[in-house]
Amino acid sequence: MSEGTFGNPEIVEVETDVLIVGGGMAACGAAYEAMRWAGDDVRVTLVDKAAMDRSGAVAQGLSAINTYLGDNSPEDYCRMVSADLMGITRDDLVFDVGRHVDDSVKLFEEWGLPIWKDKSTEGVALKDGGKPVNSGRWQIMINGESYKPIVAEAAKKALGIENIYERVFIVKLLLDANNENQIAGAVGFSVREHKLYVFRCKTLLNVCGGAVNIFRPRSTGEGMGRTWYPVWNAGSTYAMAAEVGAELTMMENRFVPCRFKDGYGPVGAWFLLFKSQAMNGYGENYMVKNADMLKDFAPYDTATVIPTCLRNHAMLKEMKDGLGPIMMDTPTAMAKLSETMTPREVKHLEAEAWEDFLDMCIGQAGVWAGMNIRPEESASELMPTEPYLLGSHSGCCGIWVSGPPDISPPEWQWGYNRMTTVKGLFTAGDGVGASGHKFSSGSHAEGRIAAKNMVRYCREHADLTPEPKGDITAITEEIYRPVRTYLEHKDKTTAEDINPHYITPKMYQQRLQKIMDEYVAGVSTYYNTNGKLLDMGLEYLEMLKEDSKHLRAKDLHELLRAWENYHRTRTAEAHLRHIMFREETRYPGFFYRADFPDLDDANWKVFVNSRMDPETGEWEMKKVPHIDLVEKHYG
Ligand code: SFD
Ligand code: AMP
Repeated sequence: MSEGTFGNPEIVEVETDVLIVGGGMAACGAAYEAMRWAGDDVRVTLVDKAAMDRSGAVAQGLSAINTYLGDNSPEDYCRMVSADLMGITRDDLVFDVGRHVDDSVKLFEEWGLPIWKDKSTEGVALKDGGKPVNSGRWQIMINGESYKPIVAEAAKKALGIENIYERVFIVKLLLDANNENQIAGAVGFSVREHKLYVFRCKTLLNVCGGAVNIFRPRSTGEGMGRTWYPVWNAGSTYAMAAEVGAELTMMENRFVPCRFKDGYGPVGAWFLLFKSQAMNGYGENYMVKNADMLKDFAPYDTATVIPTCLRNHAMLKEMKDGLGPIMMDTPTAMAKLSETMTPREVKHLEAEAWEDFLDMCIGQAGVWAGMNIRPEESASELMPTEPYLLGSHSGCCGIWVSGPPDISPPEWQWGYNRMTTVKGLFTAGDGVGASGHKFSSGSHAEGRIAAKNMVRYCREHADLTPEPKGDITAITEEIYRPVRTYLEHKDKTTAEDINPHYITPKMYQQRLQKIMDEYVAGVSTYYNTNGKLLDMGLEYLEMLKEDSKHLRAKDLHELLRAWENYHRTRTAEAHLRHIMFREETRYPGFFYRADFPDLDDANWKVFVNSRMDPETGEWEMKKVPHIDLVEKHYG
C-alpha cells in the first residue's frame, strides 16, 4: 500500500466484530466490560478522535462524582431524575444505571482514583464499607485531576494497545448492503497522518459525547474557545446516528448551566458542599423571592430539589428585571464553615475552594487569579451559559434505545439493552436520550451495560458478514472534499481565507452559532424563540447545509474542524426541529417558546421522537406516550 500524502490519502481497512467509536467515559466502560465477556471469537476495537488518556468531557479532570447511590434506592434515583427533567424520562433506563453505577465507582477507586472519605471510615475503600464524603445526596467528592487517565488506563489495558486507533475522526457510520437497517461499519480519517480508515463491524457503539459550540458562546475575543462542556464534543453522536436513520428522542432538551462567569467554573460543590447561596445584585436570595413563580411548573411542586431549569428561570427573572449581577456569596459560606474550624482546617478549606476548579476547570482558577478574587473575601459573578446538548449531565437529549428486558415495557425493548432502532447500533452516556443525570460514573456504567449486550449480539449473529452499502471510494472522496476544494482554489485569491470558492471551518462555525443564537433561543434573546423565528432559522440552516459542501481544509486540522462543524449542523437541525414540534414551554430557564409560554401536561407529557430518512433526508416527528414505571409524587 502506498504512503499517503495530503490530497492523496492511503486507505486503511480494518475488520472487527465490536467497534467502539469514542474514547470517553462510556467508551472506557464499554472497552473494559466487552473484554470481560468476549473470548477469542469476538474481536473488539476502539477508535477515538483524540488520545484516550485525556479525551472527552473528563479530560481536565473532575472534583466530584455526581452519581453515586450509596444507601439510596434506584427508585428514588428515578424520582430525582424525572423531577429534575420536568417529568419526561425513561424510568427503565434510569433505574438500570442506578442499580449498576456504584460498581463502576468502586472500580475507579480500585484503579487509583482518590475518593474523599468520611472521618469515621478514613482509609477504608468503598467496596469494603468506606463512607464517601457526600456533597449532596447523589454526589461524592474526589481528588480527580487524573480521573480520565486512570479510567482510560484500565480500558486500554483490557483492550490491548493494538486494538486501539487514536486520533482517527469518524465522519460517517455505514449501513449494510444486504440487511436492511443493519449497521456494518464506519469511515473516518487520521488527524495526524494522511490516511482514511474504513472499519467493518457486526455491532458499533456510538459514544462520541454531547454537542458544544452549536450556539454562539458567551466567551468572546481573548476568551473565545472557553466553554463549560468541552469544545471537542461536536455532536458526532447525534449527527451520525441521525444519518443512518436511528430514532432520536427529546432533542428539544438542552442544558443551560449556571456557571461562574467567564471561567465557566461549575457551581455544584459551592452550592452543595460549601452551602453557598446565590443572590441578586441587591443581596436578595432570588430562589426564596421567586418561590411562588416556580409553583406553576409541575413537577416542581412536590420535588425535593428544585429542578435545574427552574433555578435558572428564577435567576433569569432577576437579570431581566435589571437586578443583576447574580453573585455567589462565597465569603459568607466560607465564614460560616470556618466558625467551627481550627486555623489549619480553615487553610485546608481555602485550598479546597481552589482545588475544586484546579481539578476540573482550570480556566476558572485562572480567572480568579487574574481578577484578584479570593473566594473567602470577594463574591463571584454567576451567569447562565450558552446552551449545550447532552444526555448524561443535567440534560436528556439523545437517541431512543431499547431498555433492560427485565423492567422495560414491550414498546421500550427490542432485544438488546441500549441498542438503537438501527440493528447492531448501540449507544451510551451522552448518546442515550430521556435519561439524564448519569454524569461520569453513570456514563461509564452505561457503556458497560451496552458492551455486554454487544458481545451477546455478536455471538447471536455469528454468521453476519458486514458489507458496507454504497461506493466506498465515493464516500472516502467525499470526506476528502474539503482538501480538494482548498487545493483546487487556493491560488485564486491573494488572501487565503477570503475566497469565493470556499468557506473556512471557523467562518462556517460562526455562521451556525449566529443562526442558532438569534433564532433558536440562544443567549442574545434570553433563550426565547417562537414558531416564526424557528421557520426562518430552519431556512438559514438549510442554506448553511448547502454551503457545507464548500468547506475548505488547508491541513488535517482544518479537515477535522470541517467535519466537526458538519456534525454540529446536523445536531442543530435536530434540536431546532424538536423545539418547533413541542408546542409548550417544558423547560423554562433552558428555553422559552414565547408563543406557547406554559407547560402543557395535557398535550405534551410525552416524548418527542424523530427520524431522518437516510435516503431522502426527510424528517418525521412524532409523540411517543410517556409511562411512569416508578410511582411519582405527582400527576
Ligand atoms: O462539575 C470521537 N461532568 C461531570 N460528571 C461528574 O460525574 N461529576 C462532575 O463534577 C461533572 N461536571 C463536569 C462534567 C463535564 C465537564 C466537561 C465539566 C464538569 C467541566 C460530566 C461527565 O464528564 C460526562 O457526563 C461524561 O464524560 C459523558 O461521557 P461520554 O462517554 O458520553 O462522553 P465523553 O466522555 O465526552 O467522550 C466522548 C468521546 O468521543 C470521542 N469522539 N471519536 C471518534 N470520532 C468522532 N467523530 C468523535 N467525536 C468525539 C472523544 O474524543 C471522546 O473520547 S460538573 O459540571 O457537574
Ligand atoms: P453542577 O456543578 O452545576 O454541574 O452540579 C453538580 C451536581 O450538583 C449536579 O448533580 C447538580 O444537579 C447538583 N446541583 C448543582 N447546584 C445545585 C443546587 N443549587 N441545588 C441542588 N443541587 C445542585
